[in-house]
Amino acid sequence: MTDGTETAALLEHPHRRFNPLSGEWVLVSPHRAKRPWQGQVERPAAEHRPAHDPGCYLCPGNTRANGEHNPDYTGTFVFDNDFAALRPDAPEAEVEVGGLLRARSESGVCRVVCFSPRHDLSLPDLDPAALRGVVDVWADEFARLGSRPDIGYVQIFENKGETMGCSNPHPHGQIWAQRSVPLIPAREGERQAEHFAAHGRTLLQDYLRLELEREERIVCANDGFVALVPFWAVWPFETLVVSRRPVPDLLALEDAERDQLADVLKRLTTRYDNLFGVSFPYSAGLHQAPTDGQPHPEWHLHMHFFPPLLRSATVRKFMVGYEMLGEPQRDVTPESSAERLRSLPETRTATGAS
Ligand code: H2U
Ligand code: ZN
Repeated sequence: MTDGTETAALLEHPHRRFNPLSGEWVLVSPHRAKRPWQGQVERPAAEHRPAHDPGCYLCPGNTRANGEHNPDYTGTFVFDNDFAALRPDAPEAEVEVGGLLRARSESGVCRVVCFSPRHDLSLPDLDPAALRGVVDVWADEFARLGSRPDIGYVQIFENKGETMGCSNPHPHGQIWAQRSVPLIPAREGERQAEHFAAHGRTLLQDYLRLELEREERIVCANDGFVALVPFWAVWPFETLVVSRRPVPDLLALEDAERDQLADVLKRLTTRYDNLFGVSFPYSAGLHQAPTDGQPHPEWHLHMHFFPPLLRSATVRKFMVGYEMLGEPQRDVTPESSAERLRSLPETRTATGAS
């Protein structure tokens, strides 16, 4: 099996697709998209929020859960997470019993990034200058945390929407910076290193070329970045935002490329909000090279979006059963998801749950 009509036939029936970044497989069952649903329905998030909420821990001028006071910030605002999962002062210790009981202390820093003083906005609602400000604050935090000798990896991410366990609707993301490279970027790093050693080009550079030739899974693009539904997507409307230039991190971007990243993020997340007419929940995050002081020419900057919604604002995908015990599985094909996202407007249409 190589290409052409044989591929098209294969992809209409149950098949497995390979994720070269993670080394994992996903089962795709295209015929199963129409199965009936009598399970849980999600409650769409309340759409009408005030510009400032006196009860919000993240709004300007308010008091946080631990009594700290937020300044009257006007752009982005970053602070140390008051309930941090990682601390810089974790005592050094290691356990190793019979090769099977293994543990090691882990130190790090957790930050919270408010994207805007406006309680009622989210990434797609920010104007291009404000979104560029978010990209800049990500880059600044990455530079500052990554330069610390005790920080080997910086994970920037956003959990959006109640269905993703997000605790507060105020537009914000998080940064967890730690000594070790955590599991998922470590695995992606190994795969990218193998590819770079074999070909002298980054894995995502070669992958992006294939996607741009085929145009089956592209959602939107500009001169600096491409948003696409990856061939191996697991979540129904999962996307990958990839820099056209093979750069290891945000700090290697040129000024215009930071604007282009902000532009693609705005256009992609606006399409998401237009898909079901509600503020679209997701977990999203940047993957960048480790900050271990080594050069990482194999690492290619990208951002994953993992949204849980399946076919409406109220029906989500669960990773359960076969997926917990076998491997991830999806019903609608990545190609049809890409086509749907591509067909949506890049300006916000009327809201309301569908
Ligand atoms: P979510 O992105 O999952 O909503 O988490 C928000 C973070 O904000 C969460 O990690 C922190 C929580 O610990 N937080 C504070 O640091 N101070 C507060 O006053 C409220 C929330
Ligand atoms: Zn707020």
